[in-house]
Amino acid sequence: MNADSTGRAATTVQSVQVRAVCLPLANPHRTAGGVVSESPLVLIDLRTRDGVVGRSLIFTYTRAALASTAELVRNLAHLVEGEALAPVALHHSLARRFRLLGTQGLVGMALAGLDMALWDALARRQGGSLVEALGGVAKPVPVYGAVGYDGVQGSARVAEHWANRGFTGVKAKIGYPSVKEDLAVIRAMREAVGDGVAIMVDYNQSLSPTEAIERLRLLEHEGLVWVEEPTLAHDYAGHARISRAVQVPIQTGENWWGIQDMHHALMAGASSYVMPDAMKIGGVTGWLGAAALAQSQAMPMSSHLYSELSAQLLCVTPTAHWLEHVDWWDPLLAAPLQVEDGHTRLDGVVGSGLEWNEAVVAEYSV
Ligand code: SMN
Ligand code: MG
Repeated sequence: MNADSTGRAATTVQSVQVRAVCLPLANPHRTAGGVVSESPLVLIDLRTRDGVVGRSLIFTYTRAALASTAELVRNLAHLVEGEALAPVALHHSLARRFRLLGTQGLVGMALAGLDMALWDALARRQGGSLVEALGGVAKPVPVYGAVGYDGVQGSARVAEHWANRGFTGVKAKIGYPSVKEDLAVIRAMREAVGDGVAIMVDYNQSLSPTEAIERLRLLEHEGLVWVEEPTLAHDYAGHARISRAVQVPIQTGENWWGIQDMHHALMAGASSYVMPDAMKIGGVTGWLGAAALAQSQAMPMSSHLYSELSAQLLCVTPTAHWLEHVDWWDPLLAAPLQVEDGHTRLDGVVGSGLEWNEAVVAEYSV
């Protein structure tokens, strides 16, 4: 048996438990691309032979994908059971195994869920946080709050709520029928939060590149920190055309499947900033590759969803920018992410910070 540097024997994966839950959202989150009214989540509990449990969750966006994603993780479990607790090695061997089918979509989500659970187990086995296991140091990262597609008054009210909680940034969903309404929402939020709070906006892929250029020329002097996904996520050339035509920074990344997508987007000059989603980019291992790609171009890198995990991943991201704070899954967690003075706080976090509130899991399990 192998031994690590502490002389402790390496361990193997014993079992993978998979559960599906569908958590209602207290306030449905509207976007120009559809409403998120509930959180369908696959929960993974991966047990090592020496009794450590690593956890992760996968957000499937729609309930229609919940059962099949859970089933997929169950079907993949035998590929990690009996293997050494070595997330990077497993990430690459599993990717090779799925070369013909591809690792986008549900397969990518299932593989990322396993990767995140493996890293959680590895960190817990070392007795510390994921940041420590990755060789980093915990540090505060600025956090922004989410504002839905809630109209002029609604957006201003929610933005003010975040600012009152000490958040130094807010991000609103826009893409209203007219640019006049987009502008009215931005100005109402500015009025509500003042000049000291960063404002970002997210079009959720709702415009054509030509429409985006027309609209953004009217928004580019509003002091926005970024404009997110103005056009289709995988239209890298379209995003590049928009980026070149306007003065406001373009943000993309939440829909990149793995670092190959990110590489193609960067090669195209699609955006000034990047914000991979910890799951879609390929879990912790995928994120580390993305962080290196962003570093190579000195590109500010933010996170998407997965607040608890991302708060730690941003500590080992050389160009760390903003953490997207999403509290939808807090009821499921025994210890949701702590935010203090608008920044993440990682005191006392073990592993990737996920422990289930089992009563809530039981209540919403499907
Ligand atoms: C978003 C869209 C859909 C689900 C969650 C989040 C969004 C974001 O684009 O950037 O937060
Ligand atoms: Mg977005």
